[in-house]
Amino acid sequence: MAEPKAPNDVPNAGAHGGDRVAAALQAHGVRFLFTLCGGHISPILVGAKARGIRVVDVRDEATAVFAADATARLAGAPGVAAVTAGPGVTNALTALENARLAQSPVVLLGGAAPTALQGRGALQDIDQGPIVAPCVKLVKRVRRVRDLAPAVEEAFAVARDGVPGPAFVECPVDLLYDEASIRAWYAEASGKGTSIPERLLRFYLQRHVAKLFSAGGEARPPRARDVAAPAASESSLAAAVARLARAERPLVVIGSQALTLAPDPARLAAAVSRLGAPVYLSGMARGLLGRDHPLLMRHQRRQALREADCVVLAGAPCDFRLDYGRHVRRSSTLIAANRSARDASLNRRPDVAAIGDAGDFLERLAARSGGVAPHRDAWLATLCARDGAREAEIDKQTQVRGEHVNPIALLRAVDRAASDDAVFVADGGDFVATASYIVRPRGPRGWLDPGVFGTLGVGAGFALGAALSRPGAEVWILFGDGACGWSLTEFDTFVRHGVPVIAVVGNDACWTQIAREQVKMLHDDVGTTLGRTAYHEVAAGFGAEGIVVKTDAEVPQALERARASARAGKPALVNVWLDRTDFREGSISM
Ligand SMILES: Cc1ncc(C[n+]2csc(CCOP(=O)(O)OP(=O)(O)O)c2C)c(N)n1
Repeated sequence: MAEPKAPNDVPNAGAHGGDRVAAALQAHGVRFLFTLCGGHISPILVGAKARGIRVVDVRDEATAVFAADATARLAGAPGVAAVTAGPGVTNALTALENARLAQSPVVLLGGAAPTALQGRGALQDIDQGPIVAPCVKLVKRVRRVRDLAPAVEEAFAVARDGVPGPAFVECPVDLLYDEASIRAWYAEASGKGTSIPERLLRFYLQRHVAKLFSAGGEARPPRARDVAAPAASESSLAAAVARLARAERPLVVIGSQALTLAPDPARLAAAVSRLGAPVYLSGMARGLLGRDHPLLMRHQRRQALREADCVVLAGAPCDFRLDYGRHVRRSSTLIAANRSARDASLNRRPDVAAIGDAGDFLERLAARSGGVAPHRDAWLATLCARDGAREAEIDKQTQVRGEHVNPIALLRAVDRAASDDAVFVADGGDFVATASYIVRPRGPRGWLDPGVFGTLGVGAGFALGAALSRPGAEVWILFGDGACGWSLTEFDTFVRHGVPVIAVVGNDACWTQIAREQVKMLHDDVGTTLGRTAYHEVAAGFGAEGIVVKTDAEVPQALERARASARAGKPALVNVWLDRTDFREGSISM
């Protein structure tokens, strides 16, 4: 990948607003700009390319934002997407809201109609601010060329600040081209008529353009603002240290927030090890402790939470994933560390609320705590034994033979096959929920899932962002067959951009997670059935390696073929015909 260019090497530096936006991105160390083109944003794309930022064009604006989101989660710094005015912006909304709920810092640059034509029936002109506002922390509507770079700076700072999340910068097209072109364009639009209204219009537009470009040359070079991570108070830390020291059955649950902006995940992992308490990892935190850490528990979390006498929730709110807090015993001490005061107290008031960065809190807690306490050995042994027993049960389930492929055996095979640097992207229902118990993330930031919004369709965008952020690493997408439908077109993107992801589609010809409960409770599968569709042929049509697997025996070879293809730079899709499993029987998410 080309290194970002020094400003002096940039042709037309500062000549148009698009370059000012690009210069601001460059000042923030941005390496990738995800986009789907449109006339409203062309100068941004051209400016970014001229400055050595890799412009990655995709086939749906949501993918662009998902990819930016993934780069943010993997790099711990805002990811950036640019979309065109109107439908470009509205297409991005689901991904934007997904990033907001996942607390992922994303900067979205949106095109807009020319300032003088807004509200007058211009192409793709809608009032974007109120539509985007609920999904972002900041809407910045730029009205002068000189404000473009400061708006981008503010967006980056706001995206990182406090509870991270997306920020939106609206860049009207007449701010993005060079002054001479815009003056000529407005002059032509105002005509040559001599009537009083025509002369007035000309006068008005000349003044309007003068405002757009006012004091245009005086802007200082863009620079990234410092944003300090919020730190929990000393008193909350001291209270947590004291409570944890007294605990006999402590438990730590670490959620995504502890990792999103973590400056040094390895240091965080070492701190968590020093705490000496059993740990469950969820969301983006999965992989923090590697595959086989002695404190890492993977199964029977609900039971462990009910038995623990002190629970530390680090960046993990009491939402549906913790049964709204009911999983934690009333009598146990609850310590909640969270950047969001609201999330720290969601559904359940903690005994200690440590409002600040959850990862930073864990590091400070470990530094102040006494470390491994022998009186907890029995507690740890109980949880380990239970974990081991569940693993043995899962092993047994891999032996079940049916007509096609056993999903549990397939996921075990994926776990065995994937490299040590693999990043897993999860996009689907039952198949990927099952995978989350079987496939072991290799290290910190080695697992990407949509988060609390539960959005199907994240797969291709997340994988694109992951593959570009971690060149050389294996990137696996675990797809439900329903979910893969959103992403298939992006195999074109993978092929064009040389992004060799490995997709495994769990093809059970059904939207199973929905069908499971719908059929049981309403006795009708309407809307939930799919076919054994040839997704591998679709991928092959885009130039990827397409592989179909219909029996257990074919699995190992197919996975190796997919890996070899990826190593040779060609993306692969393995379409696996699954048998049914009752692994997730009874689980329902609401
Ligand atoms: C954008 C979006 N639309 C619909 C849903 C509802 N939904 C949740 S799980 C699921 C089924 C997923 O099916 P599939 O991807 O085939 O995985 P499976 O459950 O069959 O393993 C659906 C439709 C959703 N979460 N997101």
